[in-house]
This record gives sequence, C-alpha cells and structure tokens, in this order.
Amino acid sequence: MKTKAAIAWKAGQPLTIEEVELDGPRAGEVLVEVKATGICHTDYYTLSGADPEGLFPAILGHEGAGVVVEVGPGVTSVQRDDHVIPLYTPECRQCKFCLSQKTNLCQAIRSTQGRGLMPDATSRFSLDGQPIYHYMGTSTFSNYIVVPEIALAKVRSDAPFDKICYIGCGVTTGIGAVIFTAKVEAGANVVVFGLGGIGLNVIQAARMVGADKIIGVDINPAREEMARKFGMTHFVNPTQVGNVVDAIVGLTDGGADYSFECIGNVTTMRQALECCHKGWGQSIIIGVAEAGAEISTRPFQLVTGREWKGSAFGGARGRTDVPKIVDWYMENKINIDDLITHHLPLDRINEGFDLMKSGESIRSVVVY
Ligand code: NAD
Ligand code: AHE
Ligand code: ZN
Repeated sequence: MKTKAAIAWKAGQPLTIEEVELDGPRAGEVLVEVKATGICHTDYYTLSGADPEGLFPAILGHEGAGVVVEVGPGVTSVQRDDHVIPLYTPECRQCKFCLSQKTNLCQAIRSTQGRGLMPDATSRFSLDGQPIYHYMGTSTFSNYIVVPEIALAKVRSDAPFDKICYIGCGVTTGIGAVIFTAKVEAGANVVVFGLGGIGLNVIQAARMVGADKIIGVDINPAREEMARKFGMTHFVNPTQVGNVVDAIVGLTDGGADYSFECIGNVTTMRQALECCHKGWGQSIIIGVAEAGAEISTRPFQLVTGREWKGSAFGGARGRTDVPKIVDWYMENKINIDDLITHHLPLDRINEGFDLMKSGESIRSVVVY
C-alpha cells in the first residue's frame, strides 16, 4: 500500500513529505494506522546527525498512537480496530532481560531496530524501489506503519489519540523515571534539570508521590510558569546564579535526595550528580548526549554515597505499564493536555522542530 510519510533524507535537513510504499505485515507483525504523533527531542537529536545509530533516509518518530488495521500470521495479542501505542522499548516477556524483572530493556529485537530494520532484517518502507529505514522500531512520522506485535501496547478505545500519543515517550519517560526507576518517596527533595517535554513530566510525578521541595533548573525563564503549575516549588536559572550546585545544596539542606537530568548535556549531568545529598542522593540520567560525549566526576562523589543511574522509557514495561498510564490520564490523575502546546498537520512537521529549537513549544503533536 501507499502511505504519506515525512522522510529524513540527510542529517540537519528538513523532512520532506512523500507517498511511500509500505509492505504488509509478515508473521508476528501488525499494520497500524497512526492517528497522531508527538515530536520528541530525540527525533531532533537523530535528525541533527549526533546519534551514532542515526541512519538516512529514514522515517523518524517514536511517540505515536493509532489503530490496528491488519494483523500478520500468528499475531494473538491485538486485533483489527484495537487502539494501540507503538513501543520503541518492546516487551516480549520471554528474553533474558524481560524474565530478569530487573529491567525494562527487552532485547528481543534491539539489534535490528538499531539498524533501522524489522526483525527479519528488511525494511517495509520504500520509495521508487529504494528502501527507507525504520526508526526506533516505530517510525510514527508515517501515517501507516508495520511493527512487531511485541512492540504494541493495547490501550482503551475512549482515549484521544492526539493526547495519549505523548505517553508513547515523553509522559512515560518522565513519570516512569520517578515511579519505576528512582522510586521517589513522599517527603523527598527532588531536582529536575531541563523543564521541557520530559522534565515537566518528572515534576508532575514528583508532586504525585508527595515530594517536598521540587526544584527546577532551566536556562529558559519562560519555563518557570508552566513548571510551577505542574508542582515545581523553586526555580533556578543557571544564568542568574554563580554556581548551580551550591544554589541547590543551599536550598535543600545539603543536597537533593533525587535529581533528574532531562537535557542531554554532560555538564548538567555532572551538576545533577554533585547537587545530590552525601550518603544517599541518587541522580538519574534521562537526557541523551551526542556520540562521543562522556560524563565525568570525582570518584569521591560516589565513594561518599551518591549514585548515578540511567533511565530509558522511564523504566516502564510498555505492554504492561502503558495501558495503566493511559488510565491515569483518563482518570485525571496526570495532566497531558497543558503540555501539548501545538497541533500541526504532517505537512507542517518541520515547524514542530523549529518550535522545539526556539523553546516556544513544550510538545508539538502532528495529527494525521
Ligand atoms: P526539550 O527540548 O523539550 O527540553 C529540554 C529543556 O532543557 C528545555 O527546556 C531547555 O531550555 C533546557 N536546557 C537546555 N540546555 C540547558 C542547560 N544548559 N541548562 C539548563 N536547561 C537547559 O527536550 P525533551 O523532549 O524534554 O527531552 C529532553 C532530553 O531527554 C533529550 O536529551 C531527549 O533526547 C531525552 N529523552 C530521553 C528519553 C529516555 O528514555 N532516556 C526519552 C525521551 C527523551
Ligand atoms: N541511538 C541512540 C540511543 C538514544 C537513547 O538512549 N534512546 C533512549 C530512548 S530516547 C527516547 O526519546 C533509549 O531507550 N535507550 C535505550 C536503547 O536501547 O536505545 C544513541 O545515542 O546511541
Ligand atoms: Zn522520545
């Protein structure tokens, strides 16, 4: 079949809208009509050329929601008309990683996914006979996609696509990092570096679990108002204080119980670790830094009890946890609507990237 899609031809160049050829689902695969997709900073990161796994030409996008159109042979967990969220972190429930119960990083299809291919090492997308790469196993900047069954979370059918698509990455990443990765407890002091589409979800989860001080750090002063609405109690603008770490340590009687880096900058990653409390403070890295970047700190920071952790997709097991997060949204336990600042048709997807770069948007959502 043909589908409309935004193609990334080369690093740093705007996407172009094309009618591409999409092959149907093979065994264990599902054809999904994508109804809406968010634009995450990670899409921009890969488009910029900084992603060591970035391939071109590719169809980017990993924050979608849609409807099952057709299932391939052997598919049992979803059927036609089911509402689904594609998962860039699948959940096969069979691999060593899934069975460990220690991680959400299912590895069943990770190697082909990282090479822009389906599990049988081929692409379903092509244009004029030229194969186009998949991206993160999802490629939600295409109106129709083929994905493995293990990479679909089935969700309730009364939830609006243009809101729950954000649960496909940003919402789950931010909320999950607090609940699943750090397991922040009531009364804890929390610091969030970067108040964008991820950091604001960390803030709302910190408030949900009953954190005491919730300190936001951002160079964009326009982020303060939205962050306060979501639960931030104190704002630190690094351009207005002499030393960010000292400012946070001063606000928290010795340091944060938990800090979250939601920028992707190795300097702020170091600050996020070093503003943690001696003896027990944990710093969770969420931000994705470019190829070749490395983190550093004095080992003494760790010897004296601070811990460095990372979190991918918020530590969430997609098929199990994503439907629950959709329920939380529908039960008004979490606020997604106010974070979606812009809706765009696919033809204007490049404006979504511009809005992110200029700091004007929190999340832009493309509606098909
Ligand atoms: P965003 O662009 O919406 O937000 C980034 C925020 O950081 C902005 O508010 C910006 O003003 C702020 N910022 C930039 N430089 C800063 C600095 N030096 N000091 C303080 N603040 C600064 O991005 P996003 O969509 O929220 O994504 C944030 C990061 O998380 C990206 O690196 C993205 O790739 C990554 N990410 C990781 C996961 C994961 O599973 N680990 C999932 C989604 C996104
Ligand atoms: N190809 C990138 C990987 C970037 C990365 O860490 N991605 C996160 C999700 S970001 C979503 O917005 C992730 O899930 N990582 C675990 C994994 O297996 O990729 C790079 O930098 O190499
Ligand atoms: Zn993302």
